[in-house]
Amino acid sequence: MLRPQSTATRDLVSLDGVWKFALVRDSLETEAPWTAALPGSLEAPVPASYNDIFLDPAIHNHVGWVCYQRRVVVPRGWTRDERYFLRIEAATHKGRVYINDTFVTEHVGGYTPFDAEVTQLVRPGEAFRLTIAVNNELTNTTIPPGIIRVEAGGQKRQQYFHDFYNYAGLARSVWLYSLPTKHVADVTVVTDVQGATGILRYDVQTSELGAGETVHVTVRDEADAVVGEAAGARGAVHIDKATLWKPGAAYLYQLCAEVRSAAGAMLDTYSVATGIRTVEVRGTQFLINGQPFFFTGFGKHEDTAIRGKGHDPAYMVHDFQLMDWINANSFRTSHYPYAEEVMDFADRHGIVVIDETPAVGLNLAVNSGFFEGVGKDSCTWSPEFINDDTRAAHAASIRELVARDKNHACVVLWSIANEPSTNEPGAREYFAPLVALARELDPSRPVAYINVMFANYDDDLVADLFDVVCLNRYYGWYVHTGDLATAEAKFEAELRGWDRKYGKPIIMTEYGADTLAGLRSFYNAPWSEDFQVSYYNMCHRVHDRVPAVVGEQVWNFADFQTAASHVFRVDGNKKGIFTRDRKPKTIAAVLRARWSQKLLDQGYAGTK
Ligand code: GCB
Repeated sequence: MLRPQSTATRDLVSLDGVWKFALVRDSLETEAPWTAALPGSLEAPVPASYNDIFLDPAIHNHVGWVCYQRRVVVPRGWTRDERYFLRIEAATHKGRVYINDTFVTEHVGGYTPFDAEVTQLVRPGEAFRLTIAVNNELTNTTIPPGIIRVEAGGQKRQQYFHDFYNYAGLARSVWLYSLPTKHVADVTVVTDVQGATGILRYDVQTSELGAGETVHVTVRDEADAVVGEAAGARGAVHIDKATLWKPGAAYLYQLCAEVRSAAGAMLDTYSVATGIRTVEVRGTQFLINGQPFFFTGFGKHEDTAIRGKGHDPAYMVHDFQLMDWINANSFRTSHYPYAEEVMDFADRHGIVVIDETPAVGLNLAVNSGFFEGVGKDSCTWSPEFINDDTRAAHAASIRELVARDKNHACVVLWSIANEPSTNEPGAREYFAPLVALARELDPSRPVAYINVMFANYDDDLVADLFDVVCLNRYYGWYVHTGDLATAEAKFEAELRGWDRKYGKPIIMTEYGADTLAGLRSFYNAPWSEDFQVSYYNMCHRVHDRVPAVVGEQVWNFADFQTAASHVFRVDGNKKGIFTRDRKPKTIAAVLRARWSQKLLDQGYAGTK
């Protein structure tokens, strides 16, 4: 799915700003709030989650629909032989779009974009009323899943199985854009390297073309010089002495796809930033451009005060500055696809990304204790909980993630789920078709799932289906709490077990300890900054003794908000290396020194 772009043939109008806002207290259908100006005087920023904007607990805790509304004027210069669309980059978790009194489209899935075609409903130079209804409900057939309880007073209460706050609303940008009738509909670029030659294999999908109308592809380097051209909707461009996209040394070519008329006139043009690089798993190595790669960095979240999951370019740039400072070369988009600006930034700055679907919390074993009996006696993979409908939603989330992010050089690994219950019967039947789907959609990248500590190498039922072993482990924190000597021995024994059984690269995708910034302890008490340092030193001794470990992404980049029902969290999860407002804890300097060496070992220039 191509992100809207302003080009010689396409216009793009940002609809970000402050919109009218209202809760839907009863039923969206009966209230039909899109048919008139929204009631009340509330206004909400777009992009932002709405939950922490207002002081009213009824909004903060609302379960159900809300509406955003604004007036939009279609640029008067737009012509009638174009098509017009709205692009909603994220409506968490379900969105419905209305133009004046007319329903246009619905989309399910809170972290991937969708379009609403409005060509027949609006006119150049005229205004229309745009209403976007957004629903935050999670059920056993959504990704991520949840359970809604209705209390005695009729009040809905949302429970969910993941450890981050269920922020909702329009957390990313909304656009109005125009598209020529004859247009580039999709572009897929897969790169390869042969000797000094970079190869861009491309596939351009178009709207239906007439006789003599053709597709033409031009590749430009960073100096804007044309370095390759090709005719036809499918083909390959070879670039001699190509500059590769490398971790820490990004280089992007622009592949420009054009639709041309029979007379050679440009009917549409669209550019895709393309980094030439290869990714391969060989034995216990993870290779980028044929070189062994060691991941340093983070599991992150899109989470900041007030905005919730709202995309904010200031935080984005600052977070990348912090990653640069600490010598992180990678992160995982735990636990959902991030804003496309983040992926573009990672492409431009050579940061490697493990790209994850929103499939988190498919595990009753982890969560049954927290939720008043939910799941105590049930199986995760069952008609009552994660069933065929959930899997269909999960498949859709994989399709949408790959469709959106397939051309990003930064993405080197797909993660199709975080901590599913992979030692329960039914896990293999559930996952085998999803892995096959991911491979079919993108044969060029390895596929992983992120393993939870309850599913060990001797009872996990799915690890052989995947290319890499990604482990979340909390030895010394959730188990053997504070006892780092026992933790060290058990952790090492487990890693060696995975290595023995699977012989695949192991990436530590989570390990960490909650740490209250400023809390110090002579006795290495859990929650202190001192303990966090000792804990990480312990883990790193183990990583360094197990050669199959090819990556360490600590949990988490920054402290982040969680559900109030999680009574073991005080104002959120505190496993951040940075606080929620991005101040370093003591551990930050320790990681920085360690990862400096890791990067030097991989031939990075100029580590901090
Ligand atoms: C995990 C989850 C992550 C949690 C983390 C924790 O294993 O993947 O979402 O936040 O543990 O801190 O408990």
